[in-house]
Amino acid sequence: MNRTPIQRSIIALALAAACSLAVFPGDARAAAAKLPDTSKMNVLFIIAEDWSAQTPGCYGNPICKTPNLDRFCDAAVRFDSAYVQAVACNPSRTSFLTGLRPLTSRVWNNGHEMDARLPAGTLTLPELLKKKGFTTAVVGKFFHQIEYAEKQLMAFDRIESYGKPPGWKGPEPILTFPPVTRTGVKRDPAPKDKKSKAYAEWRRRNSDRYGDSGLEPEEEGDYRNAQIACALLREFAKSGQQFFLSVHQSKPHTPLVAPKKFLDLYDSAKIPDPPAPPDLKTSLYPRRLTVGNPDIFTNRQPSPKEVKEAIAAYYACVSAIDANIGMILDELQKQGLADNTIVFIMGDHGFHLGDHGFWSKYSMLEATRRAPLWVRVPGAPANGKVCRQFVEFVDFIPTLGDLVGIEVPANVEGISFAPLLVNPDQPWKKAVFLVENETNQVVRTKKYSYMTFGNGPFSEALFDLEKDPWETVNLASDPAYAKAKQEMAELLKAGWKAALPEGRSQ
Ligand SMILES: [Ca+2]
Repeated sequence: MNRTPIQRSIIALALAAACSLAVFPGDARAAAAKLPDTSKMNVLFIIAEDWSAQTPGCYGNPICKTPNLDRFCDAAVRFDSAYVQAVACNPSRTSFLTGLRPLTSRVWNNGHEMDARLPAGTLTLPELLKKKGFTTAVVGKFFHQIEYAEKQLMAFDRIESYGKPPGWKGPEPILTFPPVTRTGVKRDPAPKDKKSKAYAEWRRRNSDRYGDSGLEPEEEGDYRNAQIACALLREFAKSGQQFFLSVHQSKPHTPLVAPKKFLDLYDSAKIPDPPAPPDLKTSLYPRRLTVGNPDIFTNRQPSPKEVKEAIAAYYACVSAIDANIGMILDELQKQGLADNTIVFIMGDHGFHLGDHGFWSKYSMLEATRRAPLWVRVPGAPANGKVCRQFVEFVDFIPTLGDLVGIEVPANVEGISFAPLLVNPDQPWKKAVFLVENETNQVVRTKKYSYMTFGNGPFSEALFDLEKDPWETVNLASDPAYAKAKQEMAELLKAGWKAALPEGRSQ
């Protein structure tokens, strides 16, 4: 049958309307929204150490001051439910830089040497970007230790403010700085040999250190890293090459010291007591209460006054990195790169700020496993919105596969969250997963967290997060929760593939 052009248009419109309604029942406009062409965009990572998602102002903290990040929120997607896959730096970074979960990467603690343990043929993010043709640059720490990643670091064209792997032949430092002059604070550097008695003594001596770093803001290593990043951005803007740049911020990792200017932003007396007071009878990690914590207060529990002072010092560290991040984002704008650069800002995992009597990371609880994450893809429809769906850091490589076309390894254990950058409210992963080691594992859904332990005072823990978000009442032996526990145990056993969004596979 022959149709007139008008008839054909009417049929086409009706078909388009039917399709969009079928795919996006509530919002036909969302069907039209999509990401722009991102294939030629640059990629900027800013990774801060040990960063509690409780702290940025735009994550709801009424005290901690993060004006630059709050402003960035207006132009990026803030992921409210972003989770790491391991409890400390080395395994978490290894996971998100390979797309493999810790039991597959075989790296689940800080002592595991990454390049000796990764499955044969594994390529890390910088290697995948290099292969794709990116110019690659790193400022400060990236992998946990240089010795763990000598082969992988060779993928960087520029290595600044960080050790060089043997045989690396790149340019000289782009900037040099005068030595620092510390005022009023005695310098007490750590002995090099971490196994020595002197190191153990130094650690004890410095266990409870927080407060004034004795440095001017411009003398801080993190500030200098930001300055180096700005210099590299100026260079990249001139050359026009597609770049990957990763910038490290060592704070708010311990020691919780910052320039006085940032400490002066806080009155420690006004800091509220942390939630979830310590309780030796129910504690999942009682040694932390009887002996000490891994990174600060390593020999004893702090007094209530010290708790408030340490939290204020941590906030000062967060404000310091906020200022540095603002400097980098301003330079990106100034150099005309902001509209062509994908920005990821994140913590490498979370941090306990006195809840449960815990400090540091190294737990399977929310304070460790949840980390701050912002992603800005220029022109993404979801920019300025909050995504409350679950994403995992193991998703970074597949996401960059979607965005800039890097080759995504077949054994990757996450999925691209690029669709959430279009519509952040669509149904997504049912659960997130993290492991502490081969026996200690956790699965978290919107309602529950369920953990197994191979050692310690409990073999299982179940928390009802809707009633008990700070995970204080272990319901594992409560008959009223027997069915919920069984379902969570089954989900943990079934693993990450069982929690993928409907219709999605790896
Ligand atoms: Ca870390």
